[in-house]
Amino acid sequence: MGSMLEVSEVHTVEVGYDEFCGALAARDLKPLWRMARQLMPETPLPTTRPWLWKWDQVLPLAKRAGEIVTIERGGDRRVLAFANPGLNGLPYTSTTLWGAIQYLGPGENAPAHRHTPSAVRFVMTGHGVSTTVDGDECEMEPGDLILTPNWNWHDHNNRGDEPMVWFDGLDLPLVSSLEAVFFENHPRDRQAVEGRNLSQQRFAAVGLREAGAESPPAHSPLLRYRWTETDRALASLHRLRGGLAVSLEFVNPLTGGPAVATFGNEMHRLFPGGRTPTRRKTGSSVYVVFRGAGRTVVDGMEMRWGAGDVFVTPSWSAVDHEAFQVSDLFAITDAPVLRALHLYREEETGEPQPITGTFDPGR
Ligand code: 1HN
Repeated sequence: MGSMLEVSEVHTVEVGYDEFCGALAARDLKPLWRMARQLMPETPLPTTRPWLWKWDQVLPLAKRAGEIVTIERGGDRRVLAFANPGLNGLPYTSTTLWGAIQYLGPGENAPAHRHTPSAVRFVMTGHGVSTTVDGDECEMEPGDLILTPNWNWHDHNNRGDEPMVWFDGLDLPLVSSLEAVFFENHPRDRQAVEGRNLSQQRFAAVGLREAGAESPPAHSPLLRYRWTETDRALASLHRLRGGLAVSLEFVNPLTGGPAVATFGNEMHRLFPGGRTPTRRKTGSSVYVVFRGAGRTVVDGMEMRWGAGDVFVTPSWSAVDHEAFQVSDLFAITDAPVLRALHLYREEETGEPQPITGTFDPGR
């Protein structure tokens, strides 16, 4: 501290200060004393902004993309990224999370490839689609969560007669900032299928595992988390706990740890009856409204949501939720990374936060 003070005293008295700063820049050096506060704020200063994307505005554009943009090698995926306006034009939803809507029409195939960022698919609408993950053909139904872990081959195939829309969640911004992105195309558009819903058959019952199996792999060996099971677990937990909200975390059934190492996957069921306690936590979250209607207040800004809407809450923002009818929200969060690095913090702020404005989706 003493030396920093000395230096800042110098810069107020010394005549050659501007010239000195020029000399530093010319040698690619930067003085900490001019930026200490931004680098080390007392509490996080996220560039991620609270934001909301409305289903009725996004879906028509996804449909139009379906008419205008074909998918094949080169195009590969028909994906619209939820791009946070705070992130300087980057196609990321928060500094660590990628959220997007993907549209796959009848008869279409999104060709097989693999990459080091991990992905999940949360199915919003449609039937008749499957994602093959390293030979395991995972059927997709609304509310299902499908994992395509780090470096697993995956292709998406619509054999039905209607389009499917799902939410893509990836750790791409994080893996990209760690400069660890690798990508490879599969030699074939569709990989060979070993069987259908294999991981589900292997983990057909809670707490039971095939004897003699290998020690736990890095990612969850369960690749499809069926909505019927999630729904049942939410209902059971609410019968037990009551209250305004129950929350589930998708876990690796072998370890109890997060289903994906680099981001958390959660399902929240909110009940009408008032606002939940206001909380802050480190790390960002992206929410996908599966069903229902309600509002979430983020740092005083009210975001009114309905089925299909997507919104993001930045790190350390004050957040509370209120359901107008029973609502189910899927969410991804970077909390597991923060926990693993001993950076996770959470607090309840006490009083309900005042509402200072309402997010205008008409902009
Ligand atoms: C990707 O491979 C998929 O496989 C979806 O469906 C979204 C976003 C960025 C990079 C790769 C997919 C993606 C992606």
